[in-house]
Amino acid sequence: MKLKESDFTTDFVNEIKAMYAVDLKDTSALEQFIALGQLLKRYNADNWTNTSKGYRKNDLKQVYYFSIEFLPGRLLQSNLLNLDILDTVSSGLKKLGLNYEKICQAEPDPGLGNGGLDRLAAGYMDAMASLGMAGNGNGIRYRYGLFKQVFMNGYQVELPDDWLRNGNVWEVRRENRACVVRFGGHVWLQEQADKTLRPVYDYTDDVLAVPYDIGMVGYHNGVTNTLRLWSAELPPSADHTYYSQKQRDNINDITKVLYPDDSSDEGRSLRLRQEYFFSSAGIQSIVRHYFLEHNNLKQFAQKVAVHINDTHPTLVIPELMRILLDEYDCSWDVAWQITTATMSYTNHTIMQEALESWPIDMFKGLLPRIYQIVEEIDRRYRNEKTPIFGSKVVDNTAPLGNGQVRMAYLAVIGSHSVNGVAPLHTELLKKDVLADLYRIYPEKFNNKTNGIADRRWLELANRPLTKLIDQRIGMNWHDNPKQLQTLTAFENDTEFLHQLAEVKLTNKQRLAEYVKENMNITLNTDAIFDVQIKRLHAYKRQLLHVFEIIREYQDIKDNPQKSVTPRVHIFGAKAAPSYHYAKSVIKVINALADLVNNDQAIGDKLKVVFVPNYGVSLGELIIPAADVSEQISTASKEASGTSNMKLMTNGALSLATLDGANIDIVKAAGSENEYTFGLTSDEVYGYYHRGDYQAQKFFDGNQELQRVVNALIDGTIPEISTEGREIYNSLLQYNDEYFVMADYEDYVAKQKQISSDFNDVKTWQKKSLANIAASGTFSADYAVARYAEDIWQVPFDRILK
Ligand code: 26V
Repeated sequence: MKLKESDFTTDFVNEIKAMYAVDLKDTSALEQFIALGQLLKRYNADNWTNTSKGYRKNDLKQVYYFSIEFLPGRLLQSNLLNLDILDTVSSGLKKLGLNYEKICQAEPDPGLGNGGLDRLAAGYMDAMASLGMAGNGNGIRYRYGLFKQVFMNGYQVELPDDWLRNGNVWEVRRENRACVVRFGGHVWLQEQADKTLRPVYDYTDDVLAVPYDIGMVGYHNGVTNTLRLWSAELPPSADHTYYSQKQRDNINDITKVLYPDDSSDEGRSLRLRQEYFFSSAGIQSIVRHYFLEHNNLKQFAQKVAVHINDTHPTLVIPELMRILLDEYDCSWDVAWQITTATMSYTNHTIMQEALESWPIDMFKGLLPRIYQIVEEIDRRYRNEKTPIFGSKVVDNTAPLGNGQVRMAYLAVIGSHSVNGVAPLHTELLKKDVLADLYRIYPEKFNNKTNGIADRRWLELANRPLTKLIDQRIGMNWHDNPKQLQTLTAFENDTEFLHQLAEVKLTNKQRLAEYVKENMNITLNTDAIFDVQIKRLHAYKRQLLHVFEIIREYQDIKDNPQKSVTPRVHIFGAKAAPSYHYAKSVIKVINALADLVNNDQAIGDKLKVVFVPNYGVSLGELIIPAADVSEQISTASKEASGTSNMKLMTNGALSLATLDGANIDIVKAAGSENEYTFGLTSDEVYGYYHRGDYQAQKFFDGNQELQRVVNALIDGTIPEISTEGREIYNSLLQYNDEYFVMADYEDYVAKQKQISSDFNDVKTWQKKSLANIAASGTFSADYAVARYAEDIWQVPFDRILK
C-alpha cells in the first residue's frame, strides 16, 4: 500500500488519542503497539474484505488448512513488511521520538503450538496469502499457549502463558458466525415418513464455537486471507437452560490450554474434545459458506479442499460425512466420494508413540454419532479390502482395532492424498510406518518437502544480511527466493565474503547483548556460535552435543596451553512437562553450563548458554547469529526439521546426520559445504532387523568416550547425581535407544574439523555463502505451490521462477 510518512504520523497520534485519551509521551510501548496494530488493521480492512469478496465472486476453490496448533510468531513486523510500509512506519515512529524496536518487542508472541507442524502451518498461511491463493486456516484459540519455561536451580519449571491478558489486537470476534458443537448424549435412528432414517439426539452437551479471525497478509499483493481460531463458550440459553458450575467449566476447559506434545499419554479425553470441537466447527462453517453460492453438493469437492495437518483434525472426515448424510440426505456412496475427494493428510512423524489412537469406549461416549459413522467406514473398508488383501493386512490397517480408533489409518482411508515432509520420511512411511496402507493405496502417497517462511527468517530476522544481498543482486529474490542462487557469482569475491563475516559478527553481538542482559553471561563474539534449537527429545540427541562439550571441557583442562578455537554452545529447547528424561537432559546442560562458565581456567575458550523459553521470537534473535547448525537426530527419526532450513538461509553450516531434510540441504548446498556424520537410516534399520546393536561395545572401544560418559556419574559435573545416573543407565543398561554411542566418534571428528576450518575465514564464509545461495529452494512459497498443484488443485497468481 502507498503511505506517506506524514499521514502515518498524524494517523498514529490520532489513534493513540482515541484509544487512550492521553498524550503520546505518556503511553507505554505496549499501548503504542496496540494502537499501531489497530491502525494497521484499519489500513488493511479493504484488502481483507475485498479478498474474500473476490474469492466468492469468482467462485474460487478454497483450501482450508486444519491444524490443532498454529505458531504465527509476532505479526507486527511481518504485516508491515508485507504491506510494504515497514520503512515508512519505522521512520515515522522515530520522528515521533518512539523506539520502534521496543514497540515490536511489546507484542506478545502467541505460543499456540509446540514447535513442529504448527510453525509450519503458520508459515504456510503466509505463503498461501503471498501466492494469492484462497487459503484459510482453521484452529483453536487457546486461552493459554504453550507454557513459559523458566529454570530454577537448573530445572525446567513451567509457568502459564497468559498471552491474551491485554487482548489480541489482530483478531476479530465474529459472534454471528458461531455454531453449536454437540458432545455426548444418546443418538438413535428414527424412521421418517419416507422410510429413511434420521438420527435423533437426546441429552447432548452443547458447546458454542465462536470464531476469532486473524488477517493473514500477503506479500506486496493486496491479498489478506483468514486464519480462523475457535473459542468454546456457553451456548446462549434462550430457554433459560441451567448450567452447573461443572458444566460451565467443562465447556470453558475445551479451549483453555494447549496440550504440550506428550502425546504418548493415553486417555486424555479433553484432547479428544478439542479435536472434535474445532474439526466440527470448521466443517460446519465451510459447508455453510459453500451454500452461500451453491444450491447443491455437486461441486463441493471442486470448490473445497480440506487439509488435515497431522492426525489431530482427522475427525473432519466423519464430521463431513455426518453433515452430508444427516443434514443433506446424501447416500453413503455419494457422501464418501465427496469426502475423500475433499480431504488430504500430512503425516509429520514416524515415532510410533506419537501415532494417535483413542480408546473406543471413550470415543463412543463422547461422540456417539461420529462413532457410528467411523464404525460404518470400518465395516465397509473391511468388506471391500479383505477379499483382495486378506484379513491380516486389513486388520492391521482398519480404522478400528485393538479397542482403539486409529486416527492415522482413518486419515489415510478417508483422504485422496497422504504426504510425508521430506523424501526420506515419505519413503519410511511407505516402507515402515504405513507400509500396509501403501500396499492398498499406493496412488495416494506422495512427498512434499517442508518449507520455511523465508521473509520472516531472512528478510525480517536478518536485516543486515538482507541489505547486503540486495546491494549485490537486487530485490528479485524477495519474490523468487531461488534467485538467491545468483549469489554464487560472488563466491570468490573477497570483499563480499568479508562483508558477510561482518554481518555475522553484528548478529552475534546482538545476541551477546541479549545473553549478557538476561543471563549475565559474557560471550566472546569471535567464538564459533554452535546452535541447537528445537524441542527436547531423546531422538534429537541434545545428549550427543552435551558429550562434545564435556570432551572440549576436559581437553582444555588437560591441555591449558593448547590453542583452541573458542566456542559458544547455544541451546534453546522446551521439554514436555511429563517427559522425565528430557527434563533430566535440561538439568544436565544447565549444570554443565554452570561448571564451564564459571571455571577461570576455561575463560573465553568455551561457554554454554541455555536460553530459556525458546520460541519464535528467540529464534529470530539466535538464528542469524549461528555459525554452526546442529541437526543431529538419529537417522530416520526426524521427519524433516525446519530449523535446519532457517539456519541455512542465515548462513550457518550444518553439522548433520543424513536424516529428514538434512539430506536435501546437503544436496542443494553441496556436501563440501556441510559436515555430515553418523549412521545412515539404512544402517539404523539394519541394527533393528538384526537386533545386534551393542552400546557397550562402542563404550569399551573408545577411552575418550568412556571418560565423557563417566563425567555424568563421577562428580565432574556437580549436582546431577540422579539425572546423570539416569542418562548413564539409558546408554549402558538400556542399550542407548538412539545410537548416541555409535555416532559419537564420527560426530567428534566433524566437530574437530569445524574448529580447524573456522579459522580460515574466507573459506568458511564461502561455505556460508553456498548455504545462503542454495536455501531459496526451501521457501514455503514453493512448498505451498506444490501442494496447490499436486494435492489441492487450487490456482494461485504469483509466478514462481
Ligand atoms: C513426536 C513425539 C515423539 C515421541 C513422543 C511423543 C511425540 C509427540 C509428538 C511428536 C511430533 C509431532 C509431530 C511434529 O510436530 N512433527 C514435526 O513436524 C515438523 C514439520 O513437518 C518436522 O519438521 C519435524 O521433523 C517433525 O518432528
